[in-house]
Amino acid sequence: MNIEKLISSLPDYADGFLITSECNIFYFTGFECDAGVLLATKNGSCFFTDSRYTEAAENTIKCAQVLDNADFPEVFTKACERFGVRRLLCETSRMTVRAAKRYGELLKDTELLFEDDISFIGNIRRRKSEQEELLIEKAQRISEKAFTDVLRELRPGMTEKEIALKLDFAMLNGGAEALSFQTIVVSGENSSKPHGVPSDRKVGFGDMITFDFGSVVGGYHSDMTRTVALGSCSDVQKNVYCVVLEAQERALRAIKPDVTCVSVDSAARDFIREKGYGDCFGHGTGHGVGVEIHEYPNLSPLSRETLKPGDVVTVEPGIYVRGSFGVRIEDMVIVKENGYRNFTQFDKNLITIF
Ligand SMILES: [Mn+2]
Repeated sequence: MNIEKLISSLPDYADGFLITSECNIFYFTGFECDAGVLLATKNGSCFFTDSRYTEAAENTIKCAQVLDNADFPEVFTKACERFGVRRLLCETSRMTVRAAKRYGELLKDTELLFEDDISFIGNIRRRKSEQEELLIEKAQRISEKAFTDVLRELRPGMTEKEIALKLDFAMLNGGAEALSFQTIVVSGENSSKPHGVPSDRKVGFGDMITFDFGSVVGGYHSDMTRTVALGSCSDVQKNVYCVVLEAQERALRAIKPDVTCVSVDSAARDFIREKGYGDCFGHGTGHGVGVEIHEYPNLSPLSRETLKPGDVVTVEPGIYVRGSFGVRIEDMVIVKENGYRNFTQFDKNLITIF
């Protein structure tokens, strides 16, 4: 059980965790809920939620007692007493200042520890099990099938919004329970913004179009990006595409256990710089993916981590020529003992749509 991994990582100076984020509650209990908190200790655990969710929570959560929030704070104080919690380590990344103040006022005999960095919670989630791998694989298959269908329908004169909507429909209709994030479809000069928003711009011949999208299956996300050409493209666009593709493949080749995340990033970044586009690649080369679309580890120049088997990461360098166009290519892989396995099977050669 994932909650056992959490409890066994409890530092000596604390008696329990207060988990407040939806993604960690899901990861540690298996229950998806945006209105609950998890108290996890060596002596027992409780999940507090309101009456809208108690029945479903009781059916799903086996690792913690489900308690109704209606009796808050007494019920929470009693649980802390029962489990001998005097120092409670709080997950701060998703707790509002107001909630932190309230807990402080309510819990007289329990000291709340707010630490900036309890990154070990994020690190617990890094090593994906076979079952998690399977869910991510399923999500990726749905995304690729949807993308294939949408490319077949793509015509000049369609707006970015229309294309994005078609892709969203195809993913949800194909079995995605949700979208990983708001789908990005950006074309022409709008594609020079790495995270541009689909607009009413109509796509036309000569445009490069970047698609960044993903499906969620069983709570697990997928993430992929492809840039395609509509009609024809210039030599400059073609060259930029080739540079991004080579950078992406260099980063992929660098992936194996025990290499630093920085070295994977620089495999892509150094090549892009060599080709004269260093100023056109501002973001990191990749990020972890799982119950959140962005999680540990990061493949960036600032990363301090080393890749380990079970890490799921994206590899997505890009070149963005301000006011003109952009290209990004993104695959998602899982690190294996002997290298990695690529979830993404979709073609990476430049596709030109006529
Ligand atoms: Mn990504």
